[in-house]
Order: sequence, then structure tokens, then C-alpha cells
Amino acid sequence: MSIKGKVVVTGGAGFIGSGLIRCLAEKGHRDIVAFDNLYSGKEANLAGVPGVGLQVGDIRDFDAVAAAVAGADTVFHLAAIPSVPRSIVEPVPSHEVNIDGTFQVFRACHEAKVRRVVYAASSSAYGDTLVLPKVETMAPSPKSPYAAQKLMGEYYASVFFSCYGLETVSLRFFNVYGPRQDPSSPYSGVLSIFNSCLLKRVAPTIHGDGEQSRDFTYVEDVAGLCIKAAEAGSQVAGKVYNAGNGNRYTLNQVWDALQKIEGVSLPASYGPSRAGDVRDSQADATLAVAELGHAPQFTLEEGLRRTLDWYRSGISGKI
Ligand code: UD2
Repeated sequence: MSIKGKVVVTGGAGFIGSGLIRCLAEKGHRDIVAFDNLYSGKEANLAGVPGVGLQVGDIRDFDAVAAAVAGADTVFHLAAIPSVPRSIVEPVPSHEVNIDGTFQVFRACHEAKVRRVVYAASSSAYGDTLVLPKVETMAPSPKSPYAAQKLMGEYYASVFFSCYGLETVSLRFFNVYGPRQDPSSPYSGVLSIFNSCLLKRVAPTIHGDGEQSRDFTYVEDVAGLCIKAAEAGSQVAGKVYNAGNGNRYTLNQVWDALQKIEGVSLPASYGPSRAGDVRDSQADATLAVAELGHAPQFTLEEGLRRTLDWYRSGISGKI
């Protein structure tokens, strides 16, 4: 069923949210609300996108969320405080935003009779599994507050469907990267940090031996899947899908690839492993391909080149 009318993206001024809004606008959607408290999101991420309005508000504020989602057909719930290590150092804010805030979003969407809610879940829910790739049927085993919080959001998504009939779909994002990912915090995604280091010609610090692996997924592929999840028939409601490519690369491989693209040699520094870190991550994308029509377009090399080009263009302020 296609998206008809108003669309709300919580976290819409953030890295993935603004990428999703750009894809929606490219598909012709013109009634888009970016709901964001601008804690890490930036108005500049939405610059030049037609048909989008920014509503500044916090997902913990039920009234503000209710006002934003009134009359919406589809809500993409991406607002969160991400980062495994941040959730270990500061568990209270991430608990309040990722669990309480998510509850308020589902509650407001139910009351507003929103047709479909797509929830940004996380691959971190799997923890360390004995087998790769990771399949939705595996028992979750969160290793950090962040992972537990995102998993709780999935449970709420499924319960809002089974108890109240709100059509939710949870997509477990696998290490999303691409343009507009902010590298400025130690809690930033590793590829934004790697890109920033590369362009500044500074060696990055790799936590551990660098042989941990991730299913790095380009932001446009994730955005495309979010839209497919919003448009799929009612049979997908209440379900959880992996939103990864199905590949995995070690940090050492990715840092090597970036140096090759840039034509430089900058050996990385190595530091202690990070608490709560998952060792290996790789999605089994079979279910998302079969039931949502997931069709990732970007190889890691293509995604890295595009990302690097974005950081390079108008470099100041980005790295
Ligand atoms: C987790 C989830 C991901 C998403 C994300 C949101 C897993 C496998 N993935 O990402 O799906 O929900 O959380 O925050 O749980 N690292 C370095 N040097 C740095 C920064 C990071 O070596 O300067 C390492 C880090 O220790 C880890 C890897 O890079 O092994 C990836 O870290 P990240 O913070 O980019 O993402 P991750 O895997 O915690």
C-alpha cells in the first residue's frame, strides 16, 4: 500500500532521518514533517529538501509528539540516543529517550490512528551469536543498555500491534554510514570517524585488534528499505526484519580500503577493546528481501567513495 499524505520522521534532522527524508522527497512526497529536538540533529541536514517542515520537539513529550503525528499516514520513528558506549557511560538519558520516548511515539501514533509506523531497531539486539549471519529467529542477547533499549522498542512495537492494532514494522539497522553522519563525538559511528581522520591525515584509533566485523550499510539502502516497509501489505505488521546488506568487513579491511581510495598510508593506532562491543555482525537479509523487497544497491566501495566525496566537498564544518 503506498504512502498517502502526511509523513512524519522522528529524528528527521539527524543523519539517517534526513537521508530518509531526502529519499521520500525524491519519490515525490511533499507533506513531510521532521520531528527533532536538535540534540544531535541539524537543520542544515534538511537544507534544500522540498516539502519538508521541521517541528522542534522531544519524543518524551507526549503532547508535542501527538501534535506532530496528527493526521499522519506514516511515521518513521528514528529518533534515539544512539551509541553503545554512551549508553554504558550515561544510561539514564538513553533509557529515557530510547524506551520512554519510543513508548510515547507509539502511544501518540495509536491515538492518531496512524496507518503504519516503521521503527528503527538495532542489530545490537543480537549481541554475540554463535553463528553468522544473524537471523531474525535467533534469541536476542543484548550486551549494552543501548541494545536492551532498542530491543524493548521492538517489543513495544509488536505489542502495540497485537494489543491495539497499530501497524508497526521493526527494522534492525546494521551499522549505517554515509553523508551527514557527524564525526565530531567520540561516540560517533566508526566510519564517520575514519573518514574524518583520513581527510585530516590523522591515524584513527581502533578499539581492540580491528578484526571485529560489521555489516556496514549505506544510508540510501536503509532509507529505501524503510519506505518499502511502510508500503508493504498488512502481513508485515508487528514483525522484525534485518536491514543489512548481508556482508561483513573487519575494521582493518575498511581502514585499508579507505587508504587505498585516498592513495595514502596512515597506519591505525590500536587501543583497548570497548565495553559492550559486539565482535562480529552480519545480517541474513533473506526475510527482508522476500517479504519487503529489500534490494541494496551500494557495494561498500561505492558507499565509501560517495561518503568520502561528501566529506571532501566544502570540507570545513564537516570533519
Ligand atoms: C551499534 C550497532 C548498530 C547501531 C549502532 C548505533 C552492533 C553490531 N551494531 O553499532 O547497528 O545500532 O550501534 O550506535 O551492535 N570503533 C573504533 N574506533 C572508533 C570508533 C569505533 O575502533 O573511533 C569500533 C568500535 O569499538 C566497534 C566498531 O568500531 O567495534 C563499530 O563501532 P560504532 O560505534 O560505529 O558502532 P557499533 O558497532 O557499536
